[in-house]
Amino acid sequence: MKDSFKKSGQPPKEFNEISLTDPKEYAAGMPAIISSLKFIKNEVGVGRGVKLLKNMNQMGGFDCPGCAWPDPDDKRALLSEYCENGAKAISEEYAKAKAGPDFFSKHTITELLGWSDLELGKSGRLTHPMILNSGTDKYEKISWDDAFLLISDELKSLKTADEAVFYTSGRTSNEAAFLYQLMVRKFGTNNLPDCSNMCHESSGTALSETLGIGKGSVTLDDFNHAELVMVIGQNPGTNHPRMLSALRNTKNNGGKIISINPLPEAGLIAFKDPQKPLEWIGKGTSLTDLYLPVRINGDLALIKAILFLINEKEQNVPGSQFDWDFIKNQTNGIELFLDDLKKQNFSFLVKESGVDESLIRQAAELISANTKIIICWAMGLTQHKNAVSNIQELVNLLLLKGSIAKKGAGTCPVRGHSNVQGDRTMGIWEKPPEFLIKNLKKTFDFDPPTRHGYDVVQAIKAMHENKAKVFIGMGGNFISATPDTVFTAEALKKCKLTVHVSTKPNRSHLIHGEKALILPVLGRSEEDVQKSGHQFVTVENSMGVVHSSKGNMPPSSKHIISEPELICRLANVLFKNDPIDWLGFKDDYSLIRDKIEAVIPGFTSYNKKVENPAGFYLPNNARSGDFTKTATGKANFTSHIVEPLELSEKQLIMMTVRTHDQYNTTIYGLNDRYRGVYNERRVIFMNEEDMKDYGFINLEVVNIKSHFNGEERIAEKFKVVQYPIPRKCCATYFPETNVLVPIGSVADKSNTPTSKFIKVTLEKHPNQ
Ligand SMILES: Nc1nc2c(c(=O)[nH]1)N[C@H]1C(S)=C(S)[C@@H](COP(=O)(O)OP(=O)(O)OC[C@H]3O[C@@H](n4cnc5c(=O)[nH]c(N)nc54)[C@H](O)[C@@H]3O)O[C@H]1N2
Ligand SMILES: Nc1nc2c(c(=O)[nH]1)N[C@H]1C(S)=C(S)[C@@H](COP(=O)(O)OP(=O)(O)OC[C@H]3O[C@@H](n4cnc5c(=O)[nH]c(N)nc54)[C@H](O)[C@@H]3O)O[C@H]1N2
Ligand SMILES: [Mo]
Repeated sequence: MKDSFKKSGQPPKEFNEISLTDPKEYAAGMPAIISSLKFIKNEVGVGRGVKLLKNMNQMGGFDCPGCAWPDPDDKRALLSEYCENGAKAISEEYAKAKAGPDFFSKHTITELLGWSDLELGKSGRLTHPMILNSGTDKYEKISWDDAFLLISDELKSLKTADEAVFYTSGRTSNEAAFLYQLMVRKFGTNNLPDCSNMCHESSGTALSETLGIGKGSVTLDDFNHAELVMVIGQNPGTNHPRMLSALRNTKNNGGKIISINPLPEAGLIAFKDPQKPLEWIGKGTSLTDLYLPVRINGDLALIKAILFLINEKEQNVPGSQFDWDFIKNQTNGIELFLDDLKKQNFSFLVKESGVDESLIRQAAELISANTKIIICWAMGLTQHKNAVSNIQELVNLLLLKGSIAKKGAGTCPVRGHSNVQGDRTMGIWEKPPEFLIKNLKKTFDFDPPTRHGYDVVQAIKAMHENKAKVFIGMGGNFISATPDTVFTAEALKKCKLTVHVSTKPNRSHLIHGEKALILPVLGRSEEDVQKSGHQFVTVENSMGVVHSSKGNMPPSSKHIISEPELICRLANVLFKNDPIDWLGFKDDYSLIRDKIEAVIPGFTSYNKKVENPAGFYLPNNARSGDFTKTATGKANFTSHIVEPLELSEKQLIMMTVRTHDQYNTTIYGLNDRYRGVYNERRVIFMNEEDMKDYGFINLEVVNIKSHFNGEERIAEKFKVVQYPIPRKCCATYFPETNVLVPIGSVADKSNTPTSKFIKVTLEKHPNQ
């Protein structure tokens, strides 16, 4: 058993005492408050918990380390702008428990591999830098200086800089991200894969080609003016709970909501605002007006079917549907697009979408009656082979209706990590844009590398082929977040050195190279004091607002340092006598912001502007209706082919989703309250008819096998849960089933792993 842990690095497969209830029909309300309080009390304690929440998402306070949903520009809720899952995120970050040198001397790596992700995380905050020397099975204490020297020596011993990989997760501040990419490029590589590669890369690619900017166009205020909001492939009740207030505002102002999702997620049905006690009783605000239970990856067919119907109306009464002024002045490619649309076979599209024709007709009616339309989406659209097409088809819809660059309308890719968008703005990208190279050269007087680096999937393959030998992770949990766990574990284990800059123990610390380092850093909520005083950092939310974030809690340990300090001290060892004054940056973060201003467009008077506690908006050409940045100089219509779904008789399509009790690979608890699953994560949601076909009963224990290009992968021991999910579709939780996501199964153009589309077959587990 231990050997198989060692091989794949997977968590144990023992079951807990599962219990099930019906799925919930509203999100938030009293249960959310009770759940927040429970986490705060258990993890941080009440006194410190109150201090934490009072400052979270407040002007002058710190930014919630959870999701990237924006805060209101002006008025903020009196007690706090937080949600249940924000409270969990902060309790997890500022946990009382500590995983210091004692912890690591008590537990060998072999032993820790047998712990669940929940247990690993609950062991507490890391307090000291730790090293794993070659051939040993325990982490030991190391000084910061020795750790920097070791990394520097290993990096310098590589044949080329491209043999090192520098990963970033999306919590890293603008300041740390900017310094990190500067250090990496100065070292000589663009190997800067990041969590975006597995997340909204498809959105960035799709939007850049069609609208000339890889970010969304709407602001929070647009939700107050929208006539129609479409929420597609997203579960806001769990992953962006503060978004529910924006959707409620849309409804209160007379707007309508269409949601498109294989699962009837509670957060999309109704909402009881936890900040408004009067809403706790009663039914709450009902949100969705029209729910389309699309089959997994049926969205392209569905949107095309809707557009087909709207185009028919337009043909019958020209000018009744499309915004021809906008189309003629601002767009390119309408003729080809309409030619292609007319040729579509409507019944084929309906069949492929998996949605009843009558519902599709209702959706077309709602869309055709409105012009102020916002489309929101997340991982349900981006983690498919045709992800870029999915998103570009939505852009087609907005362009036809002239629903962009006007109040109450536009694109809203809902970002994941709280600064994932800012990290990209700062240059965390394996494909650096030309201006970045030019400005870095001008500002810092060196020749940055221009050839593209590895993204996440390419980095894993490079490590597997021994082309990359040092892995450094600025945050994140690489082994658990990435696809094909067994393959990725083999890749990491071939490295000479693996380094993780982290706040808490995670599985990536256990799947290591010949040598390994864990470097503990401050979280968002903690005070960061440097020579020039108490520092703040800056972050960018999902809508392009940049603002400050200042921790106010005493650091969890006096041996942990900030991410900017870590990078500066490492760079200072790596580049001896460097003309860049790295230690100066560490002493005063405003000097980093001056350099950001010099290199990155949109940051004029950066230090001045972030004095405004609400922050400032970055320029956004799609918001202002300037599409000259695309290849054609106009907003582009695009045509996409709907591939028929091909499944063999027993096959199902599996999507991997988040429970209500996790932040990506950080497991807060074992419940998925809204879906009615308690105390167990190893479950597979199935349609009743598919269960009958397979001869399964509820809670049957099964093995899941995935199929890709003749390859098979297996994940053992999951309990079947009957659920309202379309036929031939099933769902499991990430990261337990990442072992089934083939490394070769990626989205066209964006190279994002297809974590929402895995062909599987099931079998009863033999020993039950
Ligand atoms: N509390 C909490 N907050 C988080 C996170 C977290 O783990 N916990 N993660 C953060 C991060 S990094 C991200 S990227 C976001 C993720 O936010 P989401 O994208 O909401 O996260 P997922 O759980 O992956 O949910 C995807 C949703 O898409 C649906 N879906 C799956 N496949 C399809 C499809 O083919 N078509 C359609 N229409 N729908 C589909 C699923 O049923 C599910 O409702 O949340 C961020 N916020
Ligand atoms: N199957 C499947 N796989 C997926 C997905 C999916 O939907 N399905 N989603 C993908 C998506 S959208 C994403 S974004 C990735 C997420 O991939 P990652 O970003 O790599 O994973 P996280 O779980 O967010 O990282 C958690 C770790 O970050 C560290 N950490 C937390 N806060 C801080 C901090 O302030 N500083 C530092 N240095 N470290 C910190 C902690 O040690 C914690 O263990 O996973 C992807 N993988
Ligand atoms: Mo994400």
